[in-house]
Amino acid sequence: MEEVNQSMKLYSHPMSSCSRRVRLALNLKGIKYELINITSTADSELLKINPMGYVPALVDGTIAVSDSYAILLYLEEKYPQHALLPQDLVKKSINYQVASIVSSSIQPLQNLVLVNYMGEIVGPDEKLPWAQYHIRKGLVALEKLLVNYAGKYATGDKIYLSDLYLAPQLDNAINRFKLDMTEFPLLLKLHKTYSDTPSFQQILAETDKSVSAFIKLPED
Ligand SMILES: N[C@@H](CCC(=O)N[C@@H](CS)C(=O)NCC(=O)O)C(=O)O
Repeated sequence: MEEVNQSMKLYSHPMSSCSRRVRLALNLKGIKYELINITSTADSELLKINPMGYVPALVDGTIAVSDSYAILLYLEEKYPQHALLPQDLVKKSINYQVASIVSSSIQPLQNLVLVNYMGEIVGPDEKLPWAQYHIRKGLVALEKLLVNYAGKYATGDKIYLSDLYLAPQLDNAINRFKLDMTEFPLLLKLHKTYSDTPSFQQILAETDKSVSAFIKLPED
């Protein structure tokens, strides 16, 4: 059943993988919301909700929640339709692990603010190798972790939390950071599945040239 919530607002950015996780969950759960695209982490409206100035941040009526993980847990409890976690404890723990690897060991190390800072202190040509190094390290672990669990999606034939984290991260790896994916056949297969999944397609296809141009690629 489609949930219509006129008072739900998501502060987001089209290229933000953290925002995309939440947008994918809202789509899956059939929750309507107002999308507010933020162009600066100094946006005063965003800072009132999230003093970090990062997206995503969610306002649901009188409740404000920031950070994709907190938002996803909140949504899961309040809107249980299309559960984001499987019942099976082992598969559930794999979902937690994937979410944790992406959100704490990959994304923060390739976040715009850090990559640009590395460019300033070490040199602009170091931005891309830095991001690729950390993304690759995480993907090596994820490819091994999922080999015994993947079906059509990361932990079986249904979309769960791990897919919400993986789909935007793989898109970043492939389309933004141009990582060579030859050593990740399983993750490449999942990326293809996500690109073919209607509820994922539009969100993954959005691009913002001003953001993708922030790194100097070798062929530039
Ligand atoms: N742990 C936070 C991380 C939030 C975060 O890093 N957001 C990024 C976009 S994915 C951001 O706002 N970056 C702005 C910048 O780097 O300047 C979450 O999962 O929401």
